[in-house]
Amino acid sequence: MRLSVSVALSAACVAACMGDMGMMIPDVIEVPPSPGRFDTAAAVDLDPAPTVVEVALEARVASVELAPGHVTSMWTYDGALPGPRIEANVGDTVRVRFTNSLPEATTIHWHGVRVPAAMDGVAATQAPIAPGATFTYEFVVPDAGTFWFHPHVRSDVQVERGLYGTLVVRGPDEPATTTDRVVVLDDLLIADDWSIADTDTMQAMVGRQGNLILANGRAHPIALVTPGGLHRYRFVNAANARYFRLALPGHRLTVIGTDGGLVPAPREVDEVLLVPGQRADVLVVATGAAGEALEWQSLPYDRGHGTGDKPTATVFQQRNDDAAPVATPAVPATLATIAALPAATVQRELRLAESGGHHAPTFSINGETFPAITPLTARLGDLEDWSIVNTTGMDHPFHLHGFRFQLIAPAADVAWRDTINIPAGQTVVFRTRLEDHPGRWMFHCHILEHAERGMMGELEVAAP
Ligand SMILES: [Cu+2]
Repeated sequence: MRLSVSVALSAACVAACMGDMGMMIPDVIEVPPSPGRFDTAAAVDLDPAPTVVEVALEARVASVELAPGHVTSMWTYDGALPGPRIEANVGDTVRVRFTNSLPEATTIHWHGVRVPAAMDGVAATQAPIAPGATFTYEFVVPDAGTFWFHPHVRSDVQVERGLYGTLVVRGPDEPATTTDRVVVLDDLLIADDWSIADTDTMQAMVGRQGNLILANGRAHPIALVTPGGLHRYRFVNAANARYFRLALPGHRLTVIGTDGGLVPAPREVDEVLLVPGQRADVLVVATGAAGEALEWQSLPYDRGHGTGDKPTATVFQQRNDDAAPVATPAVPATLATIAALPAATVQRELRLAESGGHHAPTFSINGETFPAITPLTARLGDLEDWSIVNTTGMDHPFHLHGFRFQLIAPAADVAWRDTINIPAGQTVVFRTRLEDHPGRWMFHCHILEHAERGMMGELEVAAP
């Protein structure tokens, strides 16, 4: 008898599953809100030049306290989870002197940053950096926005173990807010001794979804806000597979930015769906009196194969501090000037497919399973429409390296993105201009188990 994945999941994992080592793996781990550090640590700029940001960065094993009294051995940048927050202004040169002190080879990919191909940290352009070796990444940051970095070698394992950090690039017209903070979202699948659990073939097929939700590397941390203030959250989804459907009960959220920076005008919404790899820039006004607390939640989302039957999860607590309420800054009516891309001259169709079931899952794009692929070829400067056709029974977050895009269908949207959800059985069309950077670029599903099992391809962009 062949059980569907969802039936098998719910039958086997109602309360807890047994891991390979006989360890119990709880279905959901909830902890009380914990005070202490919330914000990520800013990287130290070692170069005195005002337009150069130079950072020393080391990947290494470290013990991380995910919740009070619970320590897990993680793979980290500089011993921290998340790794440091690199701060730059548009047009700056960012130089990262990287040392790999991990037990295996790695690279750094600068997710969403339009870097030269040689700096993109992928196998096509860079040999993995061996244990003990160093590499210097250097590039100019052309766009304002919230970006992040992570390995592009065995990313399903290396990102899950904690290798991610952020790069915040500010432009000249940032809105005035009371706070401006990065919130990196993640989930870990851990055993009852708080060690990281192994990945089984079911998780490889569905995408590894964790039982412990982290905001800035902590389970259920507290973000202090001043009542009346206008608070800016730069959300990053660094999870291997979890879709975060963010909501703050009783509050409207004002979205001011997507992957590639500010949008033309603020948008009021009740919730924000953030798929793996994506960023969202969100404003909220802190209502209520001193000491009042609200829980940011992730609402259930069905991305296929029974993922929708998980309960609402608590992400972090937003608590009013004891300061006197401040006057609420106004949200600007206009934020960024973005021109809609003109009509494309090249049309492509990419079909996402899965095969092998949950015993030996493999994934493909246009019938090819990475690394056995033939790169697509393109001409530098061309405008292209990409139709991403999802033939599978689950959603896939599609990410293109090197270039940003605008959505064309099912709904046109003038905003810059580099990662977009392709719902199960549906087609999404985006438009991109292949500008500035010739070379070989990757595109892939950002459910990292899918990417590492073949749902990746390459685009060779040649100067005409
Ligand atoms: Cu996928």
